[in-house]
Amino acid sequence: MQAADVWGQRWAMNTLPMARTYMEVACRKKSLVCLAADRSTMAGLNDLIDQVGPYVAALKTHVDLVDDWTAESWHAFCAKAQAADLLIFEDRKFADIGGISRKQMAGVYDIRSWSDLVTAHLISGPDIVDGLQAGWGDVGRQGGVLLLAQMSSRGNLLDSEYTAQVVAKGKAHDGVFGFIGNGSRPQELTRLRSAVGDGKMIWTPGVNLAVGDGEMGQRYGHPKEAVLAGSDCIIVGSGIHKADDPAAQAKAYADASWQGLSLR
Ligand code: S5P
Repeated sequence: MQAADVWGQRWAMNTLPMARTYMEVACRKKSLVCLAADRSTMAGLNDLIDQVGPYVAALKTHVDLVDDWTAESWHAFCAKAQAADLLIFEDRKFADIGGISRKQMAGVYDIRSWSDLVTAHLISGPDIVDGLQAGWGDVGRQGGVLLLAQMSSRGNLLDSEYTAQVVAKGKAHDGVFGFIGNGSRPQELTRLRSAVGDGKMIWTPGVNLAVGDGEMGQRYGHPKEAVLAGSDCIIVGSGIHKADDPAAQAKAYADASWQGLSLR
């Protein structure tokens, strides 16, 4: 089946090339899973991609939590992810003023050179999106920003009024790929989807087949419920990378997410 048929209005209304690339990858792999690759060694990260690459549609990184990071090993890791047909998404949660965010796209990690997507808070105002876009532009690349509209963690300060403002400002900006929503609360997610409409992606962490509370205030909802409530991509970390059999678990998350999409 063609991506346009599978995704319906989301495909028709979402004209950003990168969003369409994601939707096509998801169809090829029958998976709406973004792997949160939160392992601390390069060997652990490389193993993970080798095992779960076929079952996930995107890769989310925290480049600054790797103990033995080097530029060379990171480039090789990114090449491996690209060969596995994965968008690379650095979850940097930028939050500074536009000009500094642009500079933070460079620096030691040089995020602008290998990321397709990054996360940002809109707390400092909409110029952060222009700053991040200028960062990619500085190296002749294109990317998309995912704005944090909600969070999955207990007691977070992103209340419904804040969410509404992030959505209103983000919807109007071409540099915004979409929004991070809370995958642990389907009702909140349904409200977020109706505010966002079909023109932008919603990606959701806080998802686990074992629903309930996680470590240090994390909360989890079921992957299928999140997709039914309007998530376009479930972000799964420990549910996969801490599993005894990461490949089997990644496939289970992929199947649950794909089933959710087919019922929508
Ligand atoms: O609200 C949020 C936003 C994000 S991006 N809550 C989150 O948990 N995340 C990220 O998703 C977090 O940084 C981590 O990488 C991942 C969730 O991992 P898990 O192990 O709880 O599935």
